[in-house]
Amino acid sequence: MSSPQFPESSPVTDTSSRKSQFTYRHLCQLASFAPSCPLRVVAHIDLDAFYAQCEMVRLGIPEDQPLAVQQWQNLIAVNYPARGFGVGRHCTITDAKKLCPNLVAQHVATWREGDDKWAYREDAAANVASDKVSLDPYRLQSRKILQLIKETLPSNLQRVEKASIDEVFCDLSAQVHSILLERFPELRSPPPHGDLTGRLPRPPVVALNWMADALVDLDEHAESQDPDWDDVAILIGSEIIRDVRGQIREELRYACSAGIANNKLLSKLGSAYKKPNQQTVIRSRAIQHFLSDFKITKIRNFGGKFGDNVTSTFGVDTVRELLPVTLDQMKLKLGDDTGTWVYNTIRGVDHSEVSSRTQIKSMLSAKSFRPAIHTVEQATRWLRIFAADISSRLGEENRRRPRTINLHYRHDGQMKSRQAPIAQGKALNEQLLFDLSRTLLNQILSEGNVWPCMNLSLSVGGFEDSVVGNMGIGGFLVKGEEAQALRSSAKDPGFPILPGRQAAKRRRLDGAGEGIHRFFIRHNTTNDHNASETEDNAKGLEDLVPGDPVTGLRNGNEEKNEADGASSESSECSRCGASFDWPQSLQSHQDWHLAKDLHDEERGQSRATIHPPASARSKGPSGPAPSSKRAGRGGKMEHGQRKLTFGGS
Ligand code: TTP
Ligand code: CA
Ligand code: CA
Repeated sequence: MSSPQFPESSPVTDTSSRKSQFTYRHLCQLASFAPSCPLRVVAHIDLDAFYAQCEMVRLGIPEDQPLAVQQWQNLIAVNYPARGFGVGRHCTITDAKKLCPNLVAQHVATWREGDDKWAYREDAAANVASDKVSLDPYRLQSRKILQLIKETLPSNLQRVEKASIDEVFCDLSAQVHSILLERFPELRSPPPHGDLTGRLPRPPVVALNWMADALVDLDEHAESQDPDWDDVAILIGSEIIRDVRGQIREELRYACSAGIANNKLLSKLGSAYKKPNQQTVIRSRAIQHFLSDFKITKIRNFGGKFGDNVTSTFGVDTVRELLPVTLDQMKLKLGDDTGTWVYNTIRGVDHSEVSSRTQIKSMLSAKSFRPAIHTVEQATRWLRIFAADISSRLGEENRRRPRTINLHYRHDGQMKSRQAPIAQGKALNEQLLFDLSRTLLNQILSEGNVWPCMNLSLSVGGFEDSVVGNMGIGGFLVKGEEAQALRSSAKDPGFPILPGRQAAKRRRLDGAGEGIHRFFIRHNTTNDHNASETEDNAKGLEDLVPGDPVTGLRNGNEEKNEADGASSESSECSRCGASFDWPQSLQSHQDWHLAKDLHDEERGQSRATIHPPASARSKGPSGPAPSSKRAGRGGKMEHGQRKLTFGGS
């Protein structure tokens, strides 16, 4: 007898309740990595205390030995045993030793004038003026790990994106799809009547074995629901990642943590959720529960002023508090696009793709001078080091060859640059790079005053496309000071910023017309800067970013603070309030902010193509270079664009 309370309840309804909520179309989408597929499985892998682990592996140090990696007087990585003593990244070396007398503090390798190779040096910490940090050892390990991940996953079903020196995203969808079909033959049959919108049969009700995964609790209303295919898919993803992590541990002796979810936003939050050496699974039915407790400003793209605006507009702090705000209210306060985007993001919706395009587009070697340098001799010595640095990294790029070389310098508060083509046909070695850089320096000197010079950087760009696929992965990192150079370059009013596509076109044209590029180009007058070069430089910046979520759309406030910070004498970071005993520590910390900004900016841009909040765009996606006004305070950048600020702003 049917219940009078539920007259519509019928055998038909019963049948449909045995159906999955997912359709045959969703299953197809899974095979093709469709970013909007609700069954999608994305993992984020992040190495634990990465530089510290590199040093431990290199030196054969036992796992329980507290160790920190030192850069001048700062700690840039602290292993977990040392963290147990309260040692953290912002400790001075002296404080750290007080907290943990047994601490091993290993200084990073450095380049030193006169040497043609970086080395680990006993006296590096005392030689900040003559040495330049080399992160080559960590890049090398990073590459090995990435390579192993790629070897562990089936070559035809993988999509792996290097997100920073110690992070990768893996879109596991296609592999999960193939395992699903293997394990559940019922999924192999075509949809009844060829109807892709038909619902899949439900998965057999078996207890899912999550092994040692950290499972984020389910949303309250979802606890009683039986598992559906999204749970099974993510479980398979989790098995895959457990295997990958096991391989990394076994073969290379590195521990890492991972997050597994249905998109990048959530998987990245997941990998930081439980550390070290753990993996966290965020099932779709747990997303709300997982996100609710996060502060809004910790969510990707909600950093800086944008996040502040959102929190102050609605008088809220956490995601939980923002959830009751309706879509209409959001649109009303933030505009249609931004409102919709915020509404979705705090609900864990993120359709950004995992992109396996990892080839670098440029390389940059830089040094900030405090105090400034004043002579050609000093500058030339640094050019030697830059040439050696870039040349050694170029060696890892297989047959790819850059077409242009740039010398950037900072004088009188402004970053400027000159560019020259790199003639093809000649062996591209350290000497050629050095000679070209000296020619550029002479050009600059003949045109005006350079001294005192606060920053000097050499970059090569416009790489020819490779014929060897993804061989060049991972050979790139922008250091804090390099990031500063880039950031400053972006501020140079002489650098027009082209939207990505135009820049790409220009790059092709530049290549084609190389024969007539006989003369050195004055960037700040010829408007010929290749914007995509700086964008690509921002890749790998997360190397300098702490484990907190990628945040990001840039804003005027950050820009200002950053400018303040660069010239600040105080020992407090004007952006986050962290205080430092050493000016070098503050500088390095501020470099980190810069690096993070650059990275976030790039991330924000690539995301903006998918979810463009209106306020994040100063103009249409293919509009021309923004003027300082259009991209000014509070304005956000377009895809492929970099914000410009002028003068002392
Ligand atoms: P993170 O992944 O942020 O941190 P981590 O790997 O040291 O520790 P966790 O276990 O929390 O992930 O950074 C990766 C490496 O980047 C780090 O080992 C050192 C470098 N780094 C800096 O050089 N400066 C910085 O300010 C930060 C945050 C990182
Ligand atoms: Ca890490
Ligand atoms: Ca990281």
